[in-house]
Amino acid sequence: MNVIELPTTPYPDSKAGTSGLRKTVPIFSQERFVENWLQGLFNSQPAPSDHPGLLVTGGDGRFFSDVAVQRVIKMAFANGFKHIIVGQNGILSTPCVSTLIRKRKADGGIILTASHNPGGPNADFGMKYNISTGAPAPEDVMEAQYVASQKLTTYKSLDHPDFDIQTIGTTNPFPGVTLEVIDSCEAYIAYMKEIFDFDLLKSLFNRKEFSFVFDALNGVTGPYAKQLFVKEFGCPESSLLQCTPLPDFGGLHPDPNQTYAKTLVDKMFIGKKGDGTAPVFGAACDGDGDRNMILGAHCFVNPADSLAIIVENAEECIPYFKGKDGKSGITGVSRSCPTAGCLDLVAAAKGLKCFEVPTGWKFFGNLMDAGLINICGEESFGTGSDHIREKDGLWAVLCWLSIIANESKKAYPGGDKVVSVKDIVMSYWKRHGRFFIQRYDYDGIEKAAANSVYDGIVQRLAGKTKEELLAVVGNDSIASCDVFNYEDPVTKAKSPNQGIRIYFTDGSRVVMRISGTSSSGATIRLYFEKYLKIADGDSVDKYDEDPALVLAPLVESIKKISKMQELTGRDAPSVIT
Ligand code: VG1
Ligand code: CO
Repeated sequence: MNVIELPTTPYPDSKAGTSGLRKTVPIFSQERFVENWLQGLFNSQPAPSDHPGLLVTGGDGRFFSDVAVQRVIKMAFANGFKHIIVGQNGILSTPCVSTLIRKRKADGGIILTASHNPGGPNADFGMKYNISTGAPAPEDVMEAQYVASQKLTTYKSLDHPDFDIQTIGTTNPFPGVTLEVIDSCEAYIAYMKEIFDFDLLKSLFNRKEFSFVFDALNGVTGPYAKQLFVKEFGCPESSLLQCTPLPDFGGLHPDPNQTYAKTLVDKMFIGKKGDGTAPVFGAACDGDGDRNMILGAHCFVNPADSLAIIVENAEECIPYFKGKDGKSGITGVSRSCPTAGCLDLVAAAKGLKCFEVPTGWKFFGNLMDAGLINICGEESFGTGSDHIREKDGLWAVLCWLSIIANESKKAYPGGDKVVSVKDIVMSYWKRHGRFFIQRYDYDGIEKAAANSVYDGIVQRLAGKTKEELLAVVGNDSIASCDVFNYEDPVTKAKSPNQGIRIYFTDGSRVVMRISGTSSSGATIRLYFEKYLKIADGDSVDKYDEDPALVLAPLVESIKKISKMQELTGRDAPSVIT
């Protein structure tokens, strides 16, 4: 093995955010940028001689992945890794990497993706490190990586042509060193078969009334979807939209929300004006496969509701969550701070503990390892469980299909009819009430302006008494306001200043935080929620109201209080989800 050590100098602006390092391709293409990040990581981790030296790598196949994956392989071998598992052509979804790390007992994984950010020569690329539990590296690990990357004078690689990662199989490019090129889907699909009741799922696809659409947004889940939905469940290929991974996602923003997954949303709302029949069920995943959006005919399921409904139903229809010896199969649940409190209500009804953590999947990992939770989610279309340590888009889709299959089986045993998504959501609202939810994103704001909005509102409102708030705001609708400072209940690690929470006298809540995944500039996120519970016996029409209308007064008051337009020049958000 011809190891070479080459000179380098650090790049200061290369600190990982909410989920790895995300920058534009031109930034990643700078000489030694990728190498520095990797060498910083290898230097800050225990030497491979102290552990098995097994690394998993792959990603969503976005532009620049082909270059980056070869650098990962060469540098990992040069730094002492003895065995690398890579997806064929470098393709592995984020949940699949987490699965492989756990199942193969790897030391960690390097995921090449910028998740739901657009791809292409001038769009985003990203690198993320996951530890041996399969979870995104916690903050202290990434801090150590950054510190090490800032001290570099050299990096290690191989003087070797690019490795063949097209051909599936195991080779020994050097004595004692293994390169294993694997089928991108196999391990993941096999694991889903352990978790879910595939016979129950097939029975749903066999019901004549059932129809289905899945949109991969040209991201990594396409091949997995073909295996699952077409091969396993026998649904027609025509049910799959945009299921070939493309390096630029066909120009799409591969984020499964109602704005960016427009093709799917249009299909699901067809027929409202008598112009066709909408499918019973529709779903989409993001670029790297860890996010999901769930839809029914004429029905969008908000991620916070989706999470709560999965928790309500999981034990009954998903073998992985079946309880044993009279004990619940769900150990506890968790949601991120900006995610509305739907989960809290279901958890209370089921006698489960519910934890609130900061935004970003890395915070769920410790709770799972300690056995405190096994289902969790975020408002940003992320849902998952302790089967892996990442959120898992297709897993969430399979949860929903299991719920629909089970409800249909109960309502129409042996028949062809199905229970609609809308009915499932409505019956849940009737039990628990509805949170009207919206998120406003203000993208591409100057960092200084974004900080002045956030710091300003914290200074004016946080920790103030009701009288002081009245003096600042000019009306008495705000009850209290605080900054979310988190302490991990297991490791006691502190993560201060994770967003400001503003509580209103009618029980509404607004959260504001600055995104940690922007590749340039800053994004301010505003999360709105308002709760409604209709008394038993009264008309439930109000549950069907448009969240935009219900939340409009709240939105207006926050726009004023935050001085958004004054400080950023923006009178409207870039995206509403
Ligand atoms: C966003 C979301 C957060 C999610 C993160 C990674 O972070 O708000 O909930 O965990 O993206 O998602 P931020 O800091 O920009 O708000 V993705 O699908 O990497 O994988
Ligand atoms: Co993602």
